[in-house]
Amino acid sequence: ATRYPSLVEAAERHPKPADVTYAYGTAGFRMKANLLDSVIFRAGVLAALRSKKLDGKTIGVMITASHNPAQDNGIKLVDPMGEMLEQTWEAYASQLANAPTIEELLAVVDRVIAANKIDLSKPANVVYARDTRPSGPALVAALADGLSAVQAQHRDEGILTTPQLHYIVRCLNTQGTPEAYGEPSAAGYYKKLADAYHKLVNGKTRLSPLHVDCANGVGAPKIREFAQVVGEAALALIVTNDDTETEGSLNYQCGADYVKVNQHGPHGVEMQPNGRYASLDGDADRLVYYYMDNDRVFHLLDGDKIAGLAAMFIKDLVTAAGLEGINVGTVQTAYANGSSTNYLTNILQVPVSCTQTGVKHLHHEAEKYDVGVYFEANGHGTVLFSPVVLQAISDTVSRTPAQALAIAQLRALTDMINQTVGDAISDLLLVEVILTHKQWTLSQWDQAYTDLPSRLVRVVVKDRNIFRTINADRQLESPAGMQALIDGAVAKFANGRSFVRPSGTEDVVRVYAEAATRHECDELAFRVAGLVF
Ligand code: 16G
Ligand code: ZN
Repeated sequence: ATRYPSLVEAAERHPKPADVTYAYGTAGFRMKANLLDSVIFRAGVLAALRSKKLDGKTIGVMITASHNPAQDNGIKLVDPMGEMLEQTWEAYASQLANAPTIEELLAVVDRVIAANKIDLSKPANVVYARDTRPSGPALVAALADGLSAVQAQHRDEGILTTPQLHYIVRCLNTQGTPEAYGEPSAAGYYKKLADAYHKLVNGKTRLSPLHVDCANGVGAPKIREFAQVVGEAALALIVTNDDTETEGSLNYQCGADYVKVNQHGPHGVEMQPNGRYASLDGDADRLVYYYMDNDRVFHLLDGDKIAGLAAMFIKDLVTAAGLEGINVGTVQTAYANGSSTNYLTNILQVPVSCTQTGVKHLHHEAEKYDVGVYFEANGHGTVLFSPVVLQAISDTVSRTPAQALAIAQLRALTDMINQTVGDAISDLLLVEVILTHKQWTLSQWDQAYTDLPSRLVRVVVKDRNIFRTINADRQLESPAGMQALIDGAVAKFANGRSFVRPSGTEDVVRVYAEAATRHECDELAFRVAGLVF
């Protein structure tokens, strides 16, 4: 204890509640905000150690609970290139959070230092931001306390979207290098995206206005700031569900998750036939589009549809640019609609990989392609361009004006698409660019393929930890024998598919089912849920 006197003293101000067990899950720690003080204080200590381990590179910390209700909050750490915290360190985060006493907290700190041979004399640099939740300021104070306790240099970036913080972290760590990513500020982010967007839509007829439901979250003020920079002549946005003040309004009956799960428009938006609509989630890293046809039937264009649109456009552009040998691939999870996988594989003829749920898994798989398009069905995703492609774009000498244009457009895409993490604002621009090029309505985009009816069911079970998946979440290895029963149920339905996995964010098991008709799909979901229960 004598080794870290200021840590001991500060840790006493942030005691761990005795009866809570914490887990750094799919997307960091996430729970009721009133349980997070000690967790966030300790995450600050870990962020500082991570920075020291990486020679003082800047680590990011985001305080948000994304699409969860307003009373929740959470925290996740961002590695130097703007990617999610390396997985081995997630375990340290959980161990630190769960240390019952200060003595044991110090023991965990010592273990992390020893296991990683951390040189404590190295500097530590950390930047952090939060979303609009009312619990944010107090949690930021706890974080700052943890960082100060171990003498880290730290800076509060205020209120940002999650992807903006990822962007800033990458900018800070690449400044002055050949990989420089941009100006490390929200203003720099807006300028980079707007400049690229202008290049891509230059000379094309602007589309009708897009109504953007911001889930009453941080996306609202941020997309407004962006709209100012990009200008209405280039992009007409109508911002809705922008109430970040009223308590409890965040994500309530609105936002990307609500729209995706319920398959209807958000409250607070009066949908008109053939109008254009999109929803962000509470920290603006997810995006879905939707519209209502002339019969007032609702149609969702989810992450799978965005992936299909993006893969189609980019594949054509790569061909037009004459970049032979560059492969465009896609990454999905088991939740991708079977029709979308079929479309990518058989119509677009691009490779499709399937990974476990959670952005970090898709991101790493996408890095294996020259151009990797990854989206979860829930609207979280982006497009990664490998160093090989960036090199090819800058090296290729174009022989025709058409080729030169395609190369210039690809280059602009690499600037416009957030390379660190899925970003709703950046993804929205990508969709708008493609629709502008094609002069497509949302209904025309929707014609690519027809989703199979699908159903997602939450099942509360006694112990979700007995459910263990293999084969990218598509099969259960435990409990023994259950997969055979699921297979038996699936075999009875045309185009049937179903899988079961434990949630990484809630204490439930999720059952997914799809089949040829709505009725059969519901029947299949019901039967499989019955097996799990
Ligand atoms: C988290 C993940 C999201 C995933 C979801 C699954 C990140 C940043 N977010 O929100 O990608 O789809 O968890 O939730 O990785 P579940 O495990 O409760 O089904
Ligand atoms: Zn989110």
